[in-house]
Formats: sequence, C-alpha cells, structure tokens
Amino acid sequence: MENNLRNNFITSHSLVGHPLKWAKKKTRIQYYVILEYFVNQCAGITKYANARLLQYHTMLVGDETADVLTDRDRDLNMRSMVNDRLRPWMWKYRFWLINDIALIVADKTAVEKAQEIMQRYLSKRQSTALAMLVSTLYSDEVVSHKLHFTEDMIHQYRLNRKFTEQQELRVLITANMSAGKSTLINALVGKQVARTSQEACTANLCHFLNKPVEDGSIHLLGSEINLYAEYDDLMSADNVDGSDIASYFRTFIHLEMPRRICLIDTPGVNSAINQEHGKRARRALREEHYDKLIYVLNANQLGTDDEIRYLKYVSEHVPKDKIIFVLNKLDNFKSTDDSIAASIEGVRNDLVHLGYEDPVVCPLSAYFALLLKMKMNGEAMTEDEQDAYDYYVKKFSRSEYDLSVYIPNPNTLVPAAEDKQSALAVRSGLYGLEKIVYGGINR
Ligand SMILES: Nc1nc2c(ncn2[C@@H]2O[C@H](COP(=O)(O)OP(=O)(O)OP(=O)(O)O)[C@@H](O)[C@H]2O)c(=O)[nH]1
Ligand SMILES: [Mg+2]
Repeated sequence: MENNLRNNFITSHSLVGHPLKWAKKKTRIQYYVILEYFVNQCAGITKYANARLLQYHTMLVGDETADVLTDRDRDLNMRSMVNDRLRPWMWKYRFWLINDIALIVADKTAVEKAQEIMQRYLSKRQSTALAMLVSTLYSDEVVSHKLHFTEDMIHQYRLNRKFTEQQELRVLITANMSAGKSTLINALVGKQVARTSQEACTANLCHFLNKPVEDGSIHLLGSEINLYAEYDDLMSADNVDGSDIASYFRTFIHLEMPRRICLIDTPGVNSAINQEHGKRARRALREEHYDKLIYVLNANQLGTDDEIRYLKYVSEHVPKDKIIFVLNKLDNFKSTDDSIAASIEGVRNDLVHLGYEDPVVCPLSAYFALLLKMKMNGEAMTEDEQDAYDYYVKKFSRSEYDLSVYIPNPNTLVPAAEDKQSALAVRSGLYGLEKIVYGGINR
C-alpha cells in the first residue's frame, strides 16, 4: 500500500457532531458538491477519497441527487459556500470546508491548494484568517479562541496527524495450525475481525492496523476499499493475499497515547492439506518487517514433532530477543490433572534446549480475553459465547487460574480499575501480554 493511502486508511473519522448535519437540505447538497469538487481538484480522484466522500454523501445528500456542476454553476456555488456577500453569517462554512478537506485528504500540499483556490474569493483579511486555520491544523499549539467554533474538527485532524506520524510497531504472529493465532488477534483488537475455526483456517497474510480512536467503523482493503466493513466482509478478507483491516484496538492496558500498531496474521505453518500455507507462513517470517514476533503454542498439544521442527526453524531465522512465546488455551486445563506451572517449565526447558537463554513465555487464554473485551464493550454474544463466558468467569475467579502470576515481572501488573472484570483481564494473561508487547515491559 502506498504511503499516503496507508496513512489515510488508518484514520478515525466521525461525522456524528458535524456542523452541517442540521443545515437545510439545499445547503447540505451545495456543501457536498463543493467539498467533492475540492477533494477531486486537490488530491485527485482516488479510491480512498471516493470511499470517504461516500460517508459525506450519505450524511449530506442522502437519497437526493446532487447535480454535476457546469463551470458557471460551480462558480456560483463556490461563492455561496466560500464567501457569500449577501449571507455574511455563512463565513464559517469555508473553515468547515477546509477542515473536511484536511480530514479526507490529510496531505498538507492538497490542503494548501484548496486554501489557494478559496483565497480567490476572499479579501486579504479573510484570507489571513483562513491561513490561521491551516497553520493550526499542522501545529500543536493551543487553538485560538477565534477558531473555537471548529475546535472538534481541528482536534480530530490533529489526532490523526499525530497518530500517523508515529513509527508503526509491527508484530507478526506465527504458529502451527489452530494454535489460536487469529483468536489472539481478535483478543488484542477486542473484536471479531479475523476468521477463526477448528479446521485449517487462515489462508493468507492479513494486516490488522490500529486507529487512533473508536469511530465505530472498520476499514477493509482487499481488491477494493470498504470503510464500513461488516462481519461477513471481514470473514472472507483472507481470501485475498495481504488484505489490510483497520479498526480501533480496545486494549486492556491504558496507553497515554494511542499507538500505531500493525498485527500480522499468518496461516498455520504445518497444514498438511495445503502446503502453500506453510510456505506463505515461512516466507512471512523471513521477509516481512516486524519488531516483535509472537509465537503461539497450543498448551493442549505440546511437544509434537511439528512444534519442535518449527521452533527450530524460528530459532534459526529470527533474532531471539524479538520473540515472545505465548502458551495459549490454558483455560482447558483441569486443576486436578494438569499443572500450569509444570507446562510452562516444560516449554521453557524445550526452548533453552533450542538455544534460548531466557525466553519470555506468557500463559494465556486468548478466547476468554476476547469474550471479556466483548462483554466489557457491550457487544452482543451468541448463546454459546455467553455460556463459555459464564463458565470462564467462574473458572478464572479461582486463584489457581490466575495466569498473571506466571508472567515475567508479575508485580508490574496493576490494572487501571479495581472491578471484577479488570481483575479477570489480568488473570486471563492478556493484560500482561499487552504490557509486554505495547508497554515496553520486557522481562
Ligand atoms: N479453549 C480455547 N480455545 C481457543 C483459544 N484460542 C483459540 N481457540 C480455539 O481454537 C481454534 C483455532 O483457533 P484459531 O484462532 O482459528 O487458530 P489459528 O492459529 O488462527 O488457526 P489457523 O489459521 O488455521 O492456523 C478455534 O476453534 C478457537 O476457538 C483459547 O484460548 N481457548
Ligand atoms: Mg488463523
């Protein structure tokens, strides 16, 4: 994905409080037509801009038709939106337009081009005021009281800008089949964005990207761009190689600033039916750029030949300090038969054998963590999910299922809130894993 599109693709964009929402129909349509004109003129006609404009079209035009403008109409429309001498109280419109253009195209040169076109209709004093808005968008200074009427839009733009300026933290997730890679991604995102199944499931690489704030929409870029991806669209996303999905990540841990993150889901490496999967997974391991690698082990199936073979392969191809091991599905353990502590010790010993001096091993129930985030965010659950949730809540309330005690450095794990769900977030193991992956706590 080219850089500009990549930056646009991960922005949050809410029109909930948009000032034109309550304007008269005629004004709304006029505004939309001019906005579309500016975006196309200044940024060119791109798939992304079209997808974004659709969001505005829905709000401003709805079922009405917005005419394509002749040159003369456009000039008249432009005057009435940018500087209508007969309706001077509409002076705010040009500021909102600049804000919307910036939110859609992001690129500073394009915004300046829009500013330049508008200035042809403005007096010197009016131009100076508009220039102040443009420089405010690209600075972090306190917003002048003269711009308070459009402060929400300025903040929305600045948040996106600062977010996209960050360096991306890239995390690749790898494992054998059905270890729970995709479930772990869903748990980290806090939504069902990746397809999971008991059978060989993920076929292609898929990138999951964080957005700066929750605006209620999930973006999908496969062969087309869809800014309102629904569950079914997401579930078929990995049919295409290298799809991107952007969604706000609901983290258990509190982050001072939203972080720019990319999680890379890969197919199971030992698929016997489809050998292509394994090749793709190994190629990703060698060729993708990533800062950290999460290797997921299925705690119910430890020590298999496939596992040892792949662990060896990973140890030969990935710098050891990049790797975080996750021991998943510990919710299946029964306290009388299985010992969590012994399993972790066994895994550590195997790893030491393979040359890892002091491996980071995080015990986890990815599935419980996902259910917990869904519950905490008021998402609807199927009957099966609700049953599983109730069962796990009961199980993890017992101290022997507190997985956080096995996390490296457990005393750093202090949840933000003291309620029961926050305590369970820590016990599920995901809180500690988030600290290690995002929060800079290493071992
Ligand atoms: N009990 C339990 N089941 C889990 C957990 N994580 C994943 N599962 C289940 O394990 C199965 C496989 O999970 P996936 O997330 O699809 O595994 P994957 O590693 O992405 O699989 P492939 O893409 O096929 O390689 C699904 O039925 C999940 O519901 C967990 O923490 N606990
Ligand atoms: Mg998968």
